[in-house]
Formats: sequence, C-alpha cells, structure tokens
Amino acid sequence: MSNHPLDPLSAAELSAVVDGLRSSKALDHRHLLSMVQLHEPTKSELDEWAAGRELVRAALVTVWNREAALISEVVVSVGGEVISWTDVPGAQSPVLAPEANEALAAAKADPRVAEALARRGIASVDQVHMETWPFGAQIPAGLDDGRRLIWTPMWHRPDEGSNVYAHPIGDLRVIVDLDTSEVVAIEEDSLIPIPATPAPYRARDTNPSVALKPLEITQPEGASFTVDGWRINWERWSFRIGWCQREGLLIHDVAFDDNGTVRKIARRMSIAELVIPYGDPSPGAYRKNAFDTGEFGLGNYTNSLTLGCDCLGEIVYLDVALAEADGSIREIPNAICLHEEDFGILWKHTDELGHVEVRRGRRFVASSIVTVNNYEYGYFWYFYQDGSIEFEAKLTGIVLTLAADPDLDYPSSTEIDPGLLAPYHQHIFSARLDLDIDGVENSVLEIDAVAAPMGPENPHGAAYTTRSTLLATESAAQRVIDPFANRYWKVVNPNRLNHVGAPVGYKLVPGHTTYPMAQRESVIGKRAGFMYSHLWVTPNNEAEKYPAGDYPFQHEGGAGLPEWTAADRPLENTDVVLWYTFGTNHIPRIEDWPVMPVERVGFHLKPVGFFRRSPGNDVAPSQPKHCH
Ligand SMILES: [Cu+2]
Repeated sequence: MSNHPLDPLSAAELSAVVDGLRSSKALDHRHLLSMVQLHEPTKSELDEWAAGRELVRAALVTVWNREAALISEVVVSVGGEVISWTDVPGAQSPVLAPEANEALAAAKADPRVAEALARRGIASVDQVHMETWPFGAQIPAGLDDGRRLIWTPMWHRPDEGSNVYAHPIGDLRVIVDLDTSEVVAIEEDSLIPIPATPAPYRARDTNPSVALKPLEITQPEGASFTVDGWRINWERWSFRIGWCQREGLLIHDVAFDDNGTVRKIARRMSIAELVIPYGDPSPGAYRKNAFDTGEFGLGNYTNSLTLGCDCLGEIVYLDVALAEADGSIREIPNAICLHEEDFGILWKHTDELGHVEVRRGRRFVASSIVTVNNYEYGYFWYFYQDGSIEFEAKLTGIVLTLAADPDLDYPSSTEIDPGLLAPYHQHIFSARLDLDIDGVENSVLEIDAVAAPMGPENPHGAAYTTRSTLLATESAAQRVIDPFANRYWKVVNPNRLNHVGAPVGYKLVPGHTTYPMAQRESVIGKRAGFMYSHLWVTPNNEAEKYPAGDYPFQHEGGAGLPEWTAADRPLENTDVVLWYTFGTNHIPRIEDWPVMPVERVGFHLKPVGFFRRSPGNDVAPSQPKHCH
C-alpha cells in the first residue's frame, strides 16, 4: 500500500482496480480502458488527511464501450470497490494501443493496399511502416458520421533497420474505423516517387568517429538528496514526484525551507497538453495535428532510462506502472531520473580590495523522456539554489516527412534531401501551474516595463518604470507575451507582506515561445483554443485539468480553457491556477536530419520579494580541494 495520497498508482493497486472492475461485472468484452489515473484528492481532502482523517485512495478509470461508443468515468478504490460510475455522452476515447494495432493489421491485410503498394514497387506490406494518426483536421466528406477514425501515413522500409522516415509514401493512406477495425477508405493519389536517399543513424551503420576523452561524474560521498517513496528533499527544497498515464511526469507540493520556515510555493505542476499543428496543406500533412497528451496519453510512451546514456552521475530512478487498454499491467523501470548536477557559478564578486567571493551552483533535476512515433520529448524540472524553478522540454527524435511531387511547389516545407520534405509545424505545450505562494490565496499581476515620452516626467529621455496590472477576472487574464515591454506575470500573496511591506511573490518568466499559425476557425484552432493566449488564469478547480478539455479526440472544439473561462470568474485573492502556453515554431533545418539535435523550450519561476535576501547567499563556499 501507498504511504501518501499523491503517490502514483502501483502495479499492485492497478491490478486490484482492474480485478475489482471485472468482478463487479462492470467490464466485459465491449470495454477498453482508455486511461487509469490516480483519483487525486482535492486540496481540502489532502488537508483533512494531513489532520488525520482517513482518505479513500482510488483510481479514476476512463472506460470506453466500443459497441455503445460511450465513455464512462469510473472511480474505483485501490481495494477494487466501484465507488461511482458516470457516463460522458459525446466524449470519444483517445487512441488505444490494441485498437491501433488492429487498425494497422486491417490496413495491411487489405488486398487493395497490397496492390497499391505493388504499383509503387513495394512487394510486401512487411516493408512498410504505418502509423495511426487521429484526424487533426476535416474528416473526408461521407466519412464524417461520428465514427472514431484514424488514418495511416506510411513509409517504406527498404531494409531491416532503415530509417523509415527517409522514405515516405506520399500518395497512399488508409482510413480505418478504430472501433470495428474496418477499412473505410483508401486514399490513393497519382504516383509520387518515394524518396530514396537513406538516412541511417544507428552507430552500427554510421561508424561515428568523433570521440572525446571520458568525463566521469563522481560524488564520492553520495548524492545530496534523499528519496522517501516519492518525496524528495534536496538542499532547502522539498517536493513530491508524481506520474500519470496522461501527463507523464508531475510535481506536487513544492516548498522551500527559508531559515527554518517551510514555505509553500506550488501545489501541483504539470504539462497538461502538447499539441503539434502542422502547417503544410499537402494531402499527407494537413491532418497531422495531434494532441500527444490528450489523444494518446503521453505517459504511455515513457522510456526506460539508462545510466551513463540518458543520465549521468549519482542517479536514483523511479519505476512507474500503468494499465493497458486490455487491463493488463505494464511496469516501466527507470521511468523517472533524479539527480543533481553542477550548474556553473551561482554568484561571484571581486570587491575593490581584490577579495573574491564565489559560489558554485548546483541544480536538482527530475526528468522523464517519452517517444511518440517519430518524436522524443524530455520533460525536465530543475530546482535551483537561488529559489528558482525551471521547466525545460527537450525535443529530439526524427522530423515527420513527406514525399515531394516533382510537379508541385512546397512553400510550407523544407527539402532536406532530394524529394524529401519536412513540413513546417509547431510544438505547443500547456503548463498547468497550481501555485500556492505562502498559502492558497493568491493574486496574479502583469508587469510591463514602460517608458514615458520625453517631457516633465522624463526630462532626460531614459526614464522608465513598471506598470503593474491586476488580472482580476478570467477574461482579463488571457494574455500574450510582450518582449518589448519585458512582460512577466507575478503571483503574489496579498495577505503576506515582506520586510519592505510588499506582498511576497513568484514570477513566471516566459522563455522562447511561439504563437499559433493555424487560423482560429480551423479544426485545430477550435480544438486547441488554449493556444491563442500565452497566459490564462483560472480559479483552482481540480476537475479542470486539461486545457483542450478531457476528450480532444474528434472534438468539435471549444472545450477546456475557452469554455471554463467564459464564466469570467473572479481571480483576486483566491486559489489561482496559471496556464502557460509555450513552444517552438519548427521550420525544419537540414541539420535536424536524420535525428534532430535537442531543441529546448520552457519557462522559469523566480522568487520576487519572496525572500529577504538571495537564498544563494546562504550557500557555503566549495571545499578548497575542489576550488583552487
Ligand atoms: Cu518539430
């Protein structure tokens, strides 16, 4: 049994939940498990639990009835007792692995597909890599009758171990009904040559020769953090690691020990959605607008990490477990990597007498990597000795590819090898940040730097000040970045003043980000409406977890943040949640091929008036043998 209500569900608990559902006869051959997540306690339930009240630990099981085309949300205790059953009419299940496999098998078994491949010089469907993609755009006329459909981009695999993405089959796609595994359409365009330039990247094939001397990270006295179940203590930080089949890595209950006073900073932080809109209108590209979190369950694709490769140094790994759609339990060893790393100097000053003070900085890293088809996403949470927190997504893997019709122009793609295109696209993340700065009641301010025109207020022309605007309602709190104004957003606790009488706070500092290129009235624009503001603020509601709604698959759009915030709830001095949209506009480079070097996007959370001094000044100097 678990020792904390926020611990991820263990393999044993998941088994008991599935067994309980089966023995209650609630589940039969018609059902698949879309998602099994911890039924997270609310803030008040957690407070009651901390005060000694008993709390029923339970799973939230999303069940898909394939015959009735019905989603049900079922709360099942980890003892296997069904607590509640709620149907969600109209909701559609994300793509589930058994369905995807059956759909691929149906596509590959269809003789028309084999014939079409033969016309392209491919003798066997075994030499073809097909993927199942949701319709991220209009479903073809005649097929748009509410069925759950996927389509199959495909690539030729000339040899075992070939990089298939070098060989897209640009003129053939199969559309399959996910629930019945019926091939409902084969889309065959006029022949486009299959790009032929191989793009190997396995060491076996490339014999890479650029090598450096060994770099060993050793911590002879051990690491400076402790892991107690899922709770981490490092330096003055404490927090809990969470994990979920949908969002993957989560962070709970972040606090900082400020000279003996443990001060709350965040209750729950996650990357609640990731959507990748594609910008090439070509037949093989325009529908590739996938919600990797909401339509697939990002956590399902979590890698098992390896020491010395994925992570270096004194590592502690955490294992996770998940329930597959058929109710079997899968464990992922080494799913989450915990370690600390040197991060250069924390601060330094040489004074007028020549005296030097310098501190080396270190950071704690909690990370996890997923592989979703062609792409890898690393989620890295960093905790620093100056009281700041950073999230960084590391994007790597292989860009999606298209075959070029020699008679056409492709203004929305990069040609990376002759006839081989990488379409323009954006990776857009949504962070859900339930911050609790010294308590749950907080307000959010937007801070802009502003310069007055030359005149009595600005006689020398160089004066500037800051303008602080309270984001008092949900409609007022839908904001975009403004680098020219050095804009940031500050979460303050108006009930807690610092030593100079200002409310204590943390600021959200935007990093590199992007703005959606898809039109708002497009299918993806409607479905991912959250993309059109970098910041949203909502009053905390534990039922509001996913910015594009709980069920984005084939959704008509408008769900999630646009829907909730239409209520225009007040936000002042209340329990607020910040939603930060960030990402990158990926105009593929030839140098992103064949495997893209890591691209980084993210944001910082930094204390502003939260501490009395820089917490970095409490950091002791390095020992002399380590600092000559
Ligand atoms: Cu990309």
